[in-house]
Amino acid sequence: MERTKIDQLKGNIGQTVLVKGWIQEFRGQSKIKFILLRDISGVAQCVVFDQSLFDACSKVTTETVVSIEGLVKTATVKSAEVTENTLEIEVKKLDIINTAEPLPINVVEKDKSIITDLSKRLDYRFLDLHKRDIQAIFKVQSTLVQAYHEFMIKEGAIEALFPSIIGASSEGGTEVFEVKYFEKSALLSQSCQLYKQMIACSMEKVFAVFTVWRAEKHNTVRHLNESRQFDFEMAFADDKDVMDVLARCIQFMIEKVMKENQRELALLNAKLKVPGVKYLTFAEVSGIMKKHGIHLGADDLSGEAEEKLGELYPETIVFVHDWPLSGKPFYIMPKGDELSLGFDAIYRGMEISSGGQRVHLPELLVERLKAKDLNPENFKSYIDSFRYGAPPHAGWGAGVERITMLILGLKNIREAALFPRDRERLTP
Ligand code: AMO
Repeated sequence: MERTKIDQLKGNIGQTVLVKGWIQEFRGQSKIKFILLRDISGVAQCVVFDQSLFDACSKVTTETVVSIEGLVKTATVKSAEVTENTLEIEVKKLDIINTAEPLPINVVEKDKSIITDLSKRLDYRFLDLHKRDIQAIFKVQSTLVQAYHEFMIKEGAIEALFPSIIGASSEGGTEVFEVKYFEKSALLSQSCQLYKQMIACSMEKVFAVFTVWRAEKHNTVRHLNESRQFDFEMAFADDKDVMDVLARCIQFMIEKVMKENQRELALLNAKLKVPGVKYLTFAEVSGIMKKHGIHLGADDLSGEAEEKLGELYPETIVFVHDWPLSGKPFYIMPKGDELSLGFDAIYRGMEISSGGQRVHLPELLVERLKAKDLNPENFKSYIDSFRYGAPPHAGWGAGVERITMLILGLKNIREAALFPRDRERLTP
């Protein structure tokens, strides 16, 4: 018999079906036993009247993997946990596929006061992922990634696969992991920045979902040491052009989640709205912050300022552009002596993306590298790539886990990474 998924029971009333999944809960009375069976599509109540099956039932532990054959019928007892609430399966055959040992963490947390702390949950992340609400986070993340692909293909961009081991730091600074590479020392990519630029100069529009590594020592709820970025780069474009692409892209992704993940959003109690767009210069933001008693540094937004922007412009992607040159990396195009064509995008009180127009002129690039105390020798092939017909170009990178975290209202970015890497965590 072919396996039926739990969300397909509706079409099988009065039929015998084969379902497979995990035992979420087991309750027994002398004449009747109840099993809550979960698969990726939902939870079904299974009832056992047949006493010859009671022995097998007594062996099932929580999260044991079973296969059940039974008759689909209208439910006699309703249960709050069950997604197919009006139906139940009267069990005719129960086979234990693999028995689960006693669980180290709770998988069904009905009593919210006994929620296992995040660190312990992450120690057993493979088991944490048995929970429907945790699965919901990654179903939404999967929709985001698919929507990103769909949007970019429609925009006419090509997907690029970039190297993760690089010879010179792409973002400047010291927050980079060194790796041994035969006789040489190499680095783990902090961004596909330099590569996406070189590709945009031949193939015009490129995108990637790219893993990046940052050796930031501090542990915060918004940083990971390994994270993923939605990257985009476009030739014959300036900062305004790519801000527009980013705004439409985020709107498209959120709309897609609202359409395709209603169940998941409900399970996570996440309220979502397609965001509007607001453009402000860095100087304007500085002025707004001053009015609210928040003093900004010369070339960066503080966490407090980002939160304030979220408060002042709820459900809006706020682009802060004309960013002071000193606060942006060497590859960002200057705008006069003090400003740049770089920007950040803030959504729900946190930076989700940064980008800008790039320096496509080799001599200016050498100058900008020196201004940032970087050695142009280390960037020779990158600089040279702009000597043989390089159009002006612009792009951005947006954090996959950041966006997931913000649209779902998660408190800690680790919740939005399947297997987060932070200062302390390398396993599982
Ligand atoms: P930036 O360093 O600002 O820019 O990164 C882009 C976006 O990626 C996310 N992000 C992170 N998420 C989690 N943990 C981290 N440690 C982390 N660092 C960054 C944020 C951020 O806005 N090359 C440029 C982009 C470009 O100009 O195209 C870059 O990497 O959401």
